[in-house]
Amino acid sequence: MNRKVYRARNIQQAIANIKEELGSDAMILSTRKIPKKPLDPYAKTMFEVEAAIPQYSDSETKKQDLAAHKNSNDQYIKLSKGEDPLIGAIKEDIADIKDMISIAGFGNGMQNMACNHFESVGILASLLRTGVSERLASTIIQEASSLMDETTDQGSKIKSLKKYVMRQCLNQIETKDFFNRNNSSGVPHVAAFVGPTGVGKTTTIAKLAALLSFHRKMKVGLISIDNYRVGAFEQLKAYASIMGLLCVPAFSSQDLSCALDRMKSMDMVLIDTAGHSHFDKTKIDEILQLIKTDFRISSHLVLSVTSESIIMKDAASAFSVFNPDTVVFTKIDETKRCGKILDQLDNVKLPVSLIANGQRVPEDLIVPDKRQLLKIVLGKGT
Ligand SMILES: Nc1nc2c(ncn2[C@@H]2O[C@H](COP(=O)(O)OP(=O)(O)O)[C@@H](O)[C@H]2O)c(=O)[nH]1
Ligand SMILES: [Mg+2]
Repeated sequence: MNRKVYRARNIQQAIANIKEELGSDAMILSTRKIPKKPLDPYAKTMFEVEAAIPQYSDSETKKQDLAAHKNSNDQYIKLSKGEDPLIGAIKEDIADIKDMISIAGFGNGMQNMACNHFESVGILASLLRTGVSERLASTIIQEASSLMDETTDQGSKIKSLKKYVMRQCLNQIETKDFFNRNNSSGVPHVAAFVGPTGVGKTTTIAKLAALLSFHRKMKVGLISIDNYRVGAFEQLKAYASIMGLLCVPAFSSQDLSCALDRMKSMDMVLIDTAGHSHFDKTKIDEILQLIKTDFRISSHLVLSVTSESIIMKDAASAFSVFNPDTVVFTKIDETKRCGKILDQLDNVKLPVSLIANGQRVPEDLIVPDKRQLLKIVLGKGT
């Protein structure tokens, strides 16, 4: 196996040179960042990549070649029990290269960031893969880098950076178990769910009503002010009937005040609103007039993570007239890119009260704490 070392200003360039010279069969044996010479003001950080083309005439030669590697003194041939160290090292390099390639797919800002903070490559790539935006990922990495512990060892640097990235992500997250309240003041807590059409407001209300009445033993009433969609009230009523809960429609402020009067002995009243396009300001205003005439009503913004980030942001902006108390994210089961939740939280600056992770009523509802939400955001399950 003929080895050759390539130097370049960044890893992508080195890999491009290797491909050009050795072809795409070349194997990457190691990558290294060469720090600037501290006394040379013109010095630039360089990257060194060692590559080779395996030259096997037959499988016997291949075996011999690998065996020769095992006996040599290079950095991969530290013989230990378990996985062949050569395979382990190659796997690590492949992971690094995959990270570099995935970063190369993003804008120049990301590539510069990866070159300036070489220890951040893997972490940056994972953040981008979860769906966190380039802007937020680079802010998080920069802030975490500035807090990092002093160390020159690459392994410790990565560990330290990971710790601070987690801390920065955690700082972006606020959660609130908003619906965990009893009727201590003698009046029910009234909560309205607002958001675009089809995000899962009615389904989430049904799940929450079950959680509150069956697990938290609260008295729950439901009101639907959705008079736009055919069958909207019937949908909520059907869930309410199964759970044995009172559910009434209200299409005017008089209806609403009558309905609230009927429910004054409840602990919690959940209001289902009509979903409207966030471009339809008139219809959004109609709901606003109806529910915000009564200032006891809290509101909760519902967003589906299956929507594009920009759509979620526009919706959050249109529904901000309700001055929501919390945000609810739905349909996390339908995407692997829950990192975009972090961007939305950075935008709305609201605590997350609920997460919906499926269509099953009442099972697919999570009342997350901060760490649980961080796991969801980073795609590490619940
Ligand atoms: N996969 C998935 N589907 C959901 C979730 N929540 C709601 N849905 C589905 O989304 C569709 C619209 O839900 P609905 O509650 O009527 O939305 P609304 O218009 O906001 O009231 C229905 O088919 C629901 O079953 C969820 O968390 N995951
Ligand atoms: Mg609905």
